Amino acid sequence: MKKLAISVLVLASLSARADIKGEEVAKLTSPPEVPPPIVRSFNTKVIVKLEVIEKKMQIAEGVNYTFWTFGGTVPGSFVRIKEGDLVEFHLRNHPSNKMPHNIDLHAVTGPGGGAASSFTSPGHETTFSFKALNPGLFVYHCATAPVGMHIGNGMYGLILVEPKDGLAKVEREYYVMQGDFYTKGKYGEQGTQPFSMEKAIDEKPTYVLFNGAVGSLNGDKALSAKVGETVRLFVGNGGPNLISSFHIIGEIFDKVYQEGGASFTKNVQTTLIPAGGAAMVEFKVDVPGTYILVDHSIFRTFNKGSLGMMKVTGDEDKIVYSGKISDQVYLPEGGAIQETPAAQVAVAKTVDDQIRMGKAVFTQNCAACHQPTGVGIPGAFPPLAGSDFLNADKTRAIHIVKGGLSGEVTVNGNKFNGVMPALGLSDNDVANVLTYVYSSWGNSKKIVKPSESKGIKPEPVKLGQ
Ligand code: HEC
Ligand SMILES: [Cu+2]
Repeated sequence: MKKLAISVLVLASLSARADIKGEEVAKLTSPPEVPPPIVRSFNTKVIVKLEVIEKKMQIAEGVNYTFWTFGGTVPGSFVRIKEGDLVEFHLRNHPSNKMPHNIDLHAVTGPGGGAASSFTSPGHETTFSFKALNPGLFVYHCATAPVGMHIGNGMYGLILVEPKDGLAKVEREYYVMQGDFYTKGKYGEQGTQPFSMEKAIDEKPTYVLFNGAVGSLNGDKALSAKVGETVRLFVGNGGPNLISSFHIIGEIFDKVYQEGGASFTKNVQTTLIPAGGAAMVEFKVDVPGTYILVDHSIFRTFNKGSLGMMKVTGDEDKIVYSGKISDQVYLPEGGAIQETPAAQVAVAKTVDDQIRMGKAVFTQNCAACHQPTGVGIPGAFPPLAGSDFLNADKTRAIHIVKGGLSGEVTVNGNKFNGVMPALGLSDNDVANVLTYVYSSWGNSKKIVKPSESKGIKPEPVKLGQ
């Protein structure tokens, strides 16, 4: 009787393996890169070797944080396998680490998603295996107590289990993962910042980030694509606490595989990504420009860091998007218009008028990035308040506001490498907003006249090129 039971077991395990041919070591990638699509038509044994590394990295300009990572990055290395593959998972905990760690992969069917079998002390390596039964995009994370702290320190990543027939071909694939971070000091407070358990428990993050740092997808590090290409983003949310309202300013997702599952919804503006969840979003880019990745819980974007960029190059299509066609004075009939001719309303007579009108232009056009008090956001938007760069050269400032700015710029000793778009302002608005900015926050009180703006072509200023 006993003998029969054993041989049934052996048979079962043999038949489970009969469909597995050979073996390979998984190619892992760091964000925002994704391993190439799987081309083999059969299932194999995939050996995944993932190393936990505890290390200090920059979370924002001038701010360091000791992250706990899977593979040395936040989020951790991207793993790509195929439905039906047998995964032999090796978790290594670097000897210089201080904590034990493990891994719970949401792609695993089995208790703890692998957590209990992968508990690993510093200087050890553990192994377990699982069969990828369900296709989809799955989060993995550390599940060692205190779990929230391990996740809050950056211990999460994505594993893609491609369906049997693979995913549709696209031109670009990227890996973006949101996470919330809790530091003792305030947003942007300089130096090395320790983890705050209190803020984490209260769910009051100091930072909400894509790929583990303010500006991780800005400037040179922005994602890129060309007009006409289809882009697929693998978007995860590590949490530990917040739900993401993921949106790209200026794009509509043609398809969203909600919650990383197998079916999709078409024509989506914003998709919810739960903590410990993921989504695949796909879109064709039709017109060039800089598209902004945000958590549409928008204070997080402009005040806590969840702002990424995708730069799309290629030919304009004025039918799909015209750009600003005109800007004319709008005065509804009746009311004040009879007594006040349009010219007087639109054009400032005095410097005080310029400052008053410029403030309105600033609030509508500049404050979102440079902040209402002109202090900017470390690592993303330079300050205008007390900016040595601004105060040094009025003509250059007019150029920037008319045509935008890119390339590396140093403001008060801090480097920025982002893109300021052209805003399409009229010469009056350019003159007024700069006069306002120069008159505020300890700046050099220069006055800019509309005629000075008129003489300057609206072409982007490119630094350091
Ligand atoms: C979408 C965000 C955004 C908006 C809106 C924006 N800027 Fe900028 N601005 C930037 C970025 C990013 C840089 C740095 C670009 C770089 O790194 O090359 C910058 C740089 C500048 C600079 C030069 C650096 C400095 O700090 O002195 C000035 C001046 C400036 N902006 C003024 C303005 C004014 C005035 C407005 C509104 C009319 C405005 N910006 C609107 C993002 C923005
Ligand atoms: Cu851990």
